[in-house]
Amino acid sequence: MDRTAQLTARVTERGIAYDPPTMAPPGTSLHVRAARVLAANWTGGSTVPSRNLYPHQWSWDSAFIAIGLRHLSPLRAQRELETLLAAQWADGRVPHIVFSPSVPLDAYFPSPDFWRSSTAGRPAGAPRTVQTSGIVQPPVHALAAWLVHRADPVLSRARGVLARLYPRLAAWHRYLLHRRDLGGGGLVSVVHPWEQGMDNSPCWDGPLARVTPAPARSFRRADLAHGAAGDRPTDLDYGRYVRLAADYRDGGYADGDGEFAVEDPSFNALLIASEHALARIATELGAPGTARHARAERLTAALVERLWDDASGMFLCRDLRGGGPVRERSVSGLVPLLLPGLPHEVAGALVDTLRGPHFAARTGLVPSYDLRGPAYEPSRYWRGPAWFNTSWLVERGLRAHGERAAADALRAAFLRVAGESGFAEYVDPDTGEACGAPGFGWTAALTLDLLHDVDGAGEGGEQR
Ligand code: 9WN
Repeated sequence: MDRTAQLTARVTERGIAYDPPTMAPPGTSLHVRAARVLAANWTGGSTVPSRNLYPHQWSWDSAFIAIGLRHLSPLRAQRELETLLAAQWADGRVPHIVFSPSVPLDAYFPSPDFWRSSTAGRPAGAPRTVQTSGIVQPPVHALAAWLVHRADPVLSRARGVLARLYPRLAAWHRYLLHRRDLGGGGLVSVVHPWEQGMDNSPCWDGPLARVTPAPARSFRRADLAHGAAGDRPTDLDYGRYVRLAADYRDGGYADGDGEFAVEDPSFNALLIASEHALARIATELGAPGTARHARAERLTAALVERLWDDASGMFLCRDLRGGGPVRERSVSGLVPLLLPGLPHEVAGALVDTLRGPHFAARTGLVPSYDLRGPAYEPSRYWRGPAWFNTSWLVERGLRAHGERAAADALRAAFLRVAGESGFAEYVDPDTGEACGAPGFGWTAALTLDLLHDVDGAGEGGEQR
């Protein structure tokens, strides 16, 4: 059986729909195959993460997708970000999903009639013309905007992209820093596991245990029609996600005293990286970026002070309601390596942890959770599988800290497994077996990014 036939058989066996763009004839270059995925997922103004499983626009997906798209079409990459930010709420939040009106309501759950953004979100300034969710996702957008600008500064200036995006990005960061500092220590909290992006990470098991699940009969999951149940969160997890989201909605999406509030290392590190990017954008627009760089450094210090754990050699989440560090090792605790301003000894310890028994997987990719952890499951979503966006972030971090050989090895592993898996949503970190949706947007986009000149990645990553 040739590679394509094998892949098709495996994908069919797992109950996932066959997806032609990911199954190009043998010999087709990785670049062309990745570009085809992005073309197939493009809807005219933005890109869906997956045609079947996620048929709308997602916030942090769009940021990663724009970072890859800029190598194919800087204009489309600009539009990706513009479309997302056009759905920003008046209080500054960027919703985690922007719904496409042409997709049937039952294609994805929770659908617009669950979130009711234009009514329940009115007090927080939800837009009237587009339906969105009411929670957020990690703020990768300013970083993406800067990288997209750098891909074609002439086009970007001619279209006034940064001048239009800057006030929206600044309001987004303001919302997070002012409304979401729920712990009072300067860091931002997430109020729902979906906000952090790693939905069913074992880090949430403790904080979620306090949440009474919504009854199973009160909602209908759509994800199981397209993904194997063993690769997805459980029904119990879903009951708790629904309860938290419904309570937030019923409180008019006001921030404050919800049952779930966690300071997460990856979410905050991405905010810091984006704050540095916003400083560069300000400078490009003729305003000083110094204050923003200084704020990013203060946030880095707060991140180390509040979330660094010397004993495990990585950052940990802090559960504000349960009162303390969450003693689970997740890839989230490695993502801050992205920050060039980390203390030298912290960066060194992170590199050692990456190489150690908890994260050194056989594919060479970074698993989402501790390979030796009690909750480890190699194919269940964020409880072990390797995801490509987090490996991309770690690769960038290794490069930022001068770990060139390790970065090159991670890059090579990424490109090999991304291609072999048909640009899977995530893979078993040891075998590389494809899990979740095939033809996944950010896997294809970040493949394109890594295929481009790595030597261009300088301090602050201007090129890559
Ligand atoms: C809920 C779209 C999103 C990603 C998340 C990933 C998954 C959604 C879901 O898909 O979450 O937002 O339905 O499970 O966990 O990181 O942004 O690709």
